[in-house]
Amino acid sequence: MEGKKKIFSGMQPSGSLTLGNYLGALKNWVALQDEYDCYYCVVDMHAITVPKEPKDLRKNTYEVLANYIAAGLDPDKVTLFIQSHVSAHAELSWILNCFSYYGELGRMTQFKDKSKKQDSNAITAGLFTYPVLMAADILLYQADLVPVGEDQRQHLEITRDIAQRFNNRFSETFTVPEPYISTDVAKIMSLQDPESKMSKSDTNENAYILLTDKPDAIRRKFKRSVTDSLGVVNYSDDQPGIKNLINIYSKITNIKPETVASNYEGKGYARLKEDVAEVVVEELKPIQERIDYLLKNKDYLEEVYRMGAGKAEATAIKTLRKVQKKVGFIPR
Ligand code: ATP
Ligand code: LTN
Repeated sequence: MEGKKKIFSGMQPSGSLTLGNYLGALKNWVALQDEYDCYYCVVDMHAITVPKEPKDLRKNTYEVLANYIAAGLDPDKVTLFIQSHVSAHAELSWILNCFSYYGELGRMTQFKDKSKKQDSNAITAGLFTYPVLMAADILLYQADLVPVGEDQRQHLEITRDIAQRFNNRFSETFTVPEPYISTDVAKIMSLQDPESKMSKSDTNENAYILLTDKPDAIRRKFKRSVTDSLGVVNYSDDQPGIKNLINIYSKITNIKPETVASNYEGKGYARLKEDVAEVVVEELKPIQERIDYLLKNKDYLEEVYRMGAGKAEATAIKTLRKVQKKVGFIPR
């Protein structure tokens, strides 16, 4: 591991993972695992920033971990762990809260979007300071790169600002991380509203494809996907629904979006929808088999997350101790 650059990333167990999580982030994680020293986390502490049933959180946490492994992450190569198992995340987060400003947090678009969806009396302080916990996640591991989807770019910027502010106030403490966002298709959109991203916490289940959706459900959801009334397949911002279907097809087959569009010239939307559904079904088939197997082997998953927490903690504690010393805390 010595000498390899470090990567940190995470996903919330706010539901089962979607095709957006997979194509926008998880596939990149797998591609990077040989070249980098990777820490991949299930961020359960982030998931409770909005109301969550304890039994759902437990179930989703196992599922997300199983999804990581099933998608191709190798627990012997990367560190896979659960955020709440390494208490340094909470501890650093508090300190960084004291170096983050109300104004900058209020400008976060994810906070604005998510708080709009909540009753105004139910917007928690945790939802507001969510990006600070994310900064703590990343900075604890001195990560060089953070592979995420486009929607997380602003959170990476605030992480960089917090790191630089701390380094300037004290001395070099944190590596200032770079986002790693695939430039081709960084955002998979909702199948029901192609202007907003596909999200696992959407209330309409037709809006997303879960990695665990059965072939029939996948076909049905694509068939019902919202497009437009133009009736001509083009790869254009004026046709966001069609563009999204082409992007999904392109991401899976590695065929350029423009080529996909010209292959469907004059063929109609129904055919495109059917074919996209088929490539998705095929791509997910082996992953689903592995997910089923892993979820029946909880002992194995427990072994993976325990080993991961041990490795993660050993790295995290070094940064935490340094930070505590710099701010003036007396060691016990
Ligand atoms: P939630 O709906 O609960 O906010 P989410 O589906 O947005 O969750 P996260 O756990 O917040 O998922 O994100 C995990 C990773 O997946 C992040 O790197 C994020 O950028 C990426 N991601 C999520 N949705 C998409 C999408 N539709 N397209 C591309 N990448 C995505
Ligand atoms: N906010 C992220 C999830 C997340 C994360 C992280 C991603 C929490 N901590 C650290 C990268 C690095 C999201 O995807 N919504």
